[in-house]
Amino acid sequence: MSNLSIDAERLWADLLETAHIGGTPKGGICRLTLTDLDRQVRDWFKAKTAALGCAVTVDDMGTMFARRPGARSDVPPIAMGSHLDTQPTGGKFDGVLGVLGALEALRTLHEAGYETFAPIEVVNWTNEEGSRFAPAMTASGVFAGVFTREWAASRRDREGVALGEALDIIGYRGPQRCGAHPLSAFFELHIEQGPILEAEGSDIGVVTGVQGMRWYEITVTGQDAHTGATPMRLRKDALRGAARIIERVGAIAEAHAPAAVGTVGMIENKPNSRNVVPGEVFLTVDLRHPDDAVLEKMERELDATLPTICGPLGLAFAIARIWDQLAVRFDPDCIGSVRRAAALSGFSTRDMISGAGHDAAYISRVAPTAMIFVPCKGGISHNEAEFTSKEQCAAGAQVLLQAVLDFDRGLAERLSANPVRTTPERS
Ligand code: HGY
Ligand code: MN
Ligand code: MN
Repeated sequence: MSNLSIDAERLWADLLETAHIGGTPKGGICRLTLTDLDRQVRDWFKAKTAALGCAVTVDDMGTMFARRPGARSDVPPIAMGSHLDTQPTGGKFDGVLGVLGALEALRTLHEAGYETFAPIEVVNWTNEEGSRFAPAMTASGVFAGVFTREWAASRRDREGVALGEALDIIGYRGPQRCGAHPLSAFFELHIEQGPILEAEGSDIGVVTGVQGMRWYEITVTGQDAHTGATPMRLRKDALRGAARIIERVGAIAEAHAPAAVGTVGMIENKPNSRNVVPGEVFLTVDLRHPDDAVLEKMERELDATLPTICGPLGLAFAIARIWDQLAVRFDPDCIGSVRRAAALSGFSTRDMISGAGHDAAYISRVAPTAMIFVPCKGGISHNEAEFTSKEQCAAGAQVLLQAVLDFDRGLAERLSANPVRTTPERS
């Protein structure tokens, strides 16, 4: 088992091949969830896994499961995977490495004719990014019982298209009820998307959890007016108010440094005409912190600041929290498998919490879960310049393969000692 090695060249070839689906002139990928480009990469994934003899199923949130049988078909599968949707100016590796690394691990088992105890699955989760349809991790959130299928399917993009409609348009609303799919464990390989591993020269991040994160939508309302004829004292300039809110979001995060982060990522200014005082601004806020209590405090500070900014400028405001992902700690058994896999493969490691959100965060609510990080150049991600080397991608996929095998062996020992079919105790 320990001599099973993934094929680095084949993995790299897959990464480059799929990068053409939605590839951008700057070398990134724009493959928003449930667009025709997403359909193309999904079709590619289905064909590749079916060619390995996998049974490919799709649930009613569009998530794809490619299953390779194990010795015990009655035991829930050990799954590995991530997402194939990207940001509008996404890179080649965010999410994609987790799905294609898992594909490479499964292909390695297939070629070796290695029979695992439990079935093994590769998973492509729908709408991890939350860029087109907010919030992020929608499908894994439904899978974990956090969102209802109806609420998730009703989420609309800025053109008014509902997530459920988009699923039907690309033909990926599957028959399986999302969540009715027990798992023995879930492992997600991902690029770090931050600077730590590279700065410290560590090969592998043993991810022990994910920080908490909350998303808000704010609408600031003033009054359209003539920029030439309207005296400053009579204006209700929504963009001026939004500018102060944007600055305040940064200041709230800096007040809880170094762990807190706060961002206004999206702004829509109306009517956005150079000689009209803006009457309405829509903006999004993303607050994150490893400690939920601090995140709650940051939210209270944001709420308190809005009237003090908008009042003096004669503006009205509305704020809605649309996402609240609690901080997550992963499963010790799965973390142990990742640690042993990295050691077996000769890679240096460091434990870390993920700053970015991942499907694994929600799946950890319904199955033992852990993540594996590999470095990315300059810690840059959600950027077309995102880069992780062939060797680093291969290291991650190798650790993923060995971690799944390690967990599979442990599962076999546990269930063989207790032949009654149970899914492993949540530790
Ligand atoms: O928002 C996130 O952290 C993830 O990239 N969806
Ligand atoms: Mn991702
Ligand atoms: Mn992302």
